[in-house]
Amino acid sequence: MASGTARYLRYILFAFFGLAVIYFISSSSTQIPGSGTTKWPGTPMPQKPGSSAAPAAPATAGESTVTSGTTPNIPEGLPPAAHDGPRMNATFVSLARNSDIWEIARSIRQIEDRFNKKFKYDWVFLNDKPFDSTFKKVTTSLVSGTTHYGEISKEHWSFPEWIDQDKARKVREDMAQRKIIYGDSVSYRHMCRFESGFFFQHPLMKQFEWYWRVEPSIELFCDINYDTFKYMADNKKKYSFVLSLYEYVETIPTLWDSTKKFMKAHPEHIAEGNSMGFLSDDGGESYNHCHMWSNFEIGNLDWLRGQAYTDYFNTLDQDGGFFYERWGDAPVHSIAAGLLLKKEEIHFFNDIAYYHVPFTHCPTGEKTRLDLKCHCNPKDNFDWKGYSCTSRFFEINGLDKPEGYENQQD
Ligand SMILES: Nc1nc2c(ncn2[C@@H]2O[C@H](COP(=O)(O)OP(=O)(O)OP(=O)(O)O)[C@@H](O)[C@H]2O)c(=O)[nH]1
Ligand SMILES: *[C@@H]1O[C@H](CO)[C@@H](O)[C@H](O)[C@H]1NC(C)=O
Ligand SMILES: [Mg+2]
Repeated sequence: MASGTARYLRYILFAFFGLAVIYFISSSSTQIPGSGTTKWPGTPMPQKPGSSAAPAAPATAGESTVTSGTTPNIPEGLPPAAHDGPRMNATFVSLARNSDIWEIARSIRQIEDRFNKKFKYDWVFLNDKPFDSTFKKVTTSLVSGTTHYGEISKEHWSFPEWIDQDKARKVREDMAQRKIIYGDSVSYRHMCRFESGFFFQHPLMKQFEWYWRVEPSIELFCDINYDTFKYMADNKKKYSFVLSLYEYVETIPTLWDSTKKFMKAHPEHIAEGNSMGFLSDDGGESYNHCHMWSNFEIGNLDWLRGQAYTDYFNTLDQDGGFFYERWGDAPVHSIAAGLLLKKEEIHFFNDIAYYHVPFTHCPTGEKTRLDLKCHCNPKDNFDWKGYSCTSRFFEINGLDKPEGYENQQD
């Protein structure tokens, strides 16, 4: 009988242990963010009317801020990681070829993981040719918002009639000889002209007020826990950057001449309190070649569609330097932002860590990097090195450089 009692006891013990395990598993699984049991402010993102996106899923981001509270990850004074109200009138935009699919896929995945899964903004893809089904399938699967695919009109991707084709061809041959990067390329020139003057005019872009430009093969190294578009709007910013540098002078020898011509013809467009000090060391006589790198941009589309920018672009386009030289959209956007905007309207995103070959912006300041779960090597940060113009931006705006910048100067 004694052995029977022991067996009975052992059975009860096993049963108890088993139940405890089941209880433990089920109770911990309810802690997984996004399972529907965690409290999250404004969980379902409201969809815009007419949007065909998948039904709004609960925001799954901001894990640490939801459960543990040990990693305060929302920087003070910034908009929250997801907000109750409607989203901003904003979109991502990428110009790409079908052959760029795997490179743009990498970029999208990083933007989604670090930012957009929390906000589900739309994404516009533009191409001078029709997108193929693989491009559409893959990008639609990666983007959490609605995707839009647009073809660029001939008018926005061709030589204007006033361009002398022979002269343009000789320039390309000469630049090829001199081994100027993309100097012999026709398509690169159409691309630069399109990004300078037309992407914001595309019918798919007209419905939006804000854009974030994304190129293939970029990297993001830190979490972005607030709505950057809302930040821009709340702080009256119109244009922004993460990296700045000097342009190859061979590609823009007469860009400043055309700019001076524009300034003379349209003094009404030149903003008081602009950023001339960022662009010129002699009060506007000559260009120092500083520009903000436009492969990353968060900006205001209504500003680009406005009269001032339109007049500036048209002056440049008439002078033909997109084809007779190799003017890039980066110096064009930067000069426009520098002259047509008040200097407070340009924003430097120290907290958006970014790479586009060959330069990295890794936030200065260890606390920022740890709070934002960054995985960039601070040694790679380009900001305070000799070829960057970011120091100059800080100086003309009277901003204090972030702590630790001295250790990153070479
Ligand atoms: N549809 C289309 N997109 C293009 C073409 N050329 C460039 N692009 C896109 O325009 C943007 C800039 O082109 P990139 O080749 O990245 O130029 P870059 O950044 O100066 O040079 P990289 O160092 O090669 O990145 C990217 O988003 C490209 O996908 C083209 O001929 N057609
Ligand atoms: C978004 O912005 C565009 C451009 O300014 C505007 O035409 C459109 O009406 C706006 N949409 C909403 C929903 O506010
Ligand atoms: Mg690129």
